[in-house]
Amino acid sequence: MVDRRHFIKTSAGSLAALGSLALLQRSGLAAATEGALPADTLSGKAKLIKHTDRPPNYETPVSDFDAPFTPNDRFFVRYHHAVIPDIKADEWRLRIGGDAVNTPLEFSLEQLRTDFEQVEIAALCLCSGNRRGLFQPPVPGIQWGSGAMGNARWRGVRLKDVLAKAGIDKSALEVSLAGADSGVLPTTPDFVKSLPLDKALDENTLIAFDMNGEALPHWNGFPARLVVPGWTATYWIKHLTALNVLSKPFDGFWMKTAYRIPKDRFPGGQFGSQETGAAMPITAMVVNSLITNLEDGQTLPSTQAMEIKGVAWDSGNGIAQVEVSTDGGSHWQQAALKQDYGRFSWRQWHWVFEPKHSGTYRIMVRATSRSGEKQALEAIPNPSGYHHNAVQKITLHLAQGE
Ligand SMILES: Nc1nc2c(c(=O)[nH]1)N[C@H]1C(S)=C(S)[C@@H](COP(=O)(O)O)O[C@H]1N2
Ligand SMILES: [Mo]
Repeated sequence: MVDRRHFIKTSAGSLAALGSLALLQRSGLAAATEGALPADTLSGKAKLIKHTDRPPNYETPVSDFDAPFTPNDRFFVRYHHAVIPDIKADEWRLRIGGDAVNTPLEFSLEQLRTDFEQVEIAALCLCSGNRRGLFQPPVPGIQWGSGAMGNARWRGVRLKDVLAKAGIDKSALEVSLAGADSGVLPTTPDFVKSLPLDKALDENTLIAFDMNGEALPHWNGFPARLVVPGWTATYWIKHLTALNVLSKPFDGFWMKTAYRIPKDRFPGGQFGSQETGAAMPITAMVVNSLITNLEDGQTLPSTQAMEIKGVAWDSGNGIAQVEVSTDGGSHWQQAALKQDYGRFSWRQWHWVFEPKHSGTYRIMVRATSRSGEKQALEAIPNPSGYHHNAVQKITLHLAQGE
């Protein structure tokens, strides 16, 4: 196995070396993420839009969403912690434990790949804070545009099959999930999440090793990550190392304090054991859509017919319709939906715009799910800026011409 090293390109080699030495001492793991100065590219990735490089937070340019599946080297990267170990596949183990498991077990990658049924699912991975930067008034946190998401084919094993080998006690309530990355300071709470038992046992919840037919890229969770179709990506733990079946609500920082939304303000996913008076964890995605081939404020040289296209998605009911308006929302026309890759995949759509005259057009798009959930004109305010799904509005200038 090649000893791959992953690093953020930096001009300050010696600084980076010093930094990573400290990280190595703390983590006891091979080559951690290096780099102390801003960098534009991550090793193995095409050019993405950088928000922070330590920890690495990079989004995908919207123009890269033109394909049904987002290429691995263009897939966004989101981390809470800067110490990201470079895991060797043959040394990696997944530990199953917790007070509500019958037999604690440990699996190698080889065992997971050979002893369980391998399944593949197309699913959208969407950061809870995607489009946070669009909230008015602004909300603190990474100011994501529309590119903190990606659609991929995920291949691996069902979490429920792996848990069944260990045996689940009747008292089981939640399954906690931990990844191998950690904070630079020992006091930083590790990124550990939990799922309610029914979601953990859902047949679509996977431990995935492959993404779009290849091993997971380092930055997207090599060698194994959780895939929770329909729920926002905060639960899609990368570099998964430990699963604990618990009889009590998991009370880590990333469940009790972070990633919470006001109760009853959004549709979808319950999480009873983590709900308090007014708040609950973010769970299911909300219905949403995006234009991928035009930019706000763009000028086109003529009034020729043009295709407007993009993607639409929801929490897994599937998309029923996508409508486009070119007059600021007075009239709406049905876009055509392209191939259906399954209810957890985004759905590509397109519509032909035949402008009657030059001038300024207000283009809008809105999706409706098969459960009847429809995008509204405004996003629902919430303190952490999650679930931004306002109808997208862009201005297009069409010049006189051929
Ligand atoms: N180990 C680990 N897994 C993680 C995170 C993390 O910080 N560490 N972030 C989560 C969040 S909030 C998101 S949006 C997705 C991003 O997945 P990606 O980096 O593969 O695009 O990973 C999730 N899994
Ligand atoms: Mo996220």
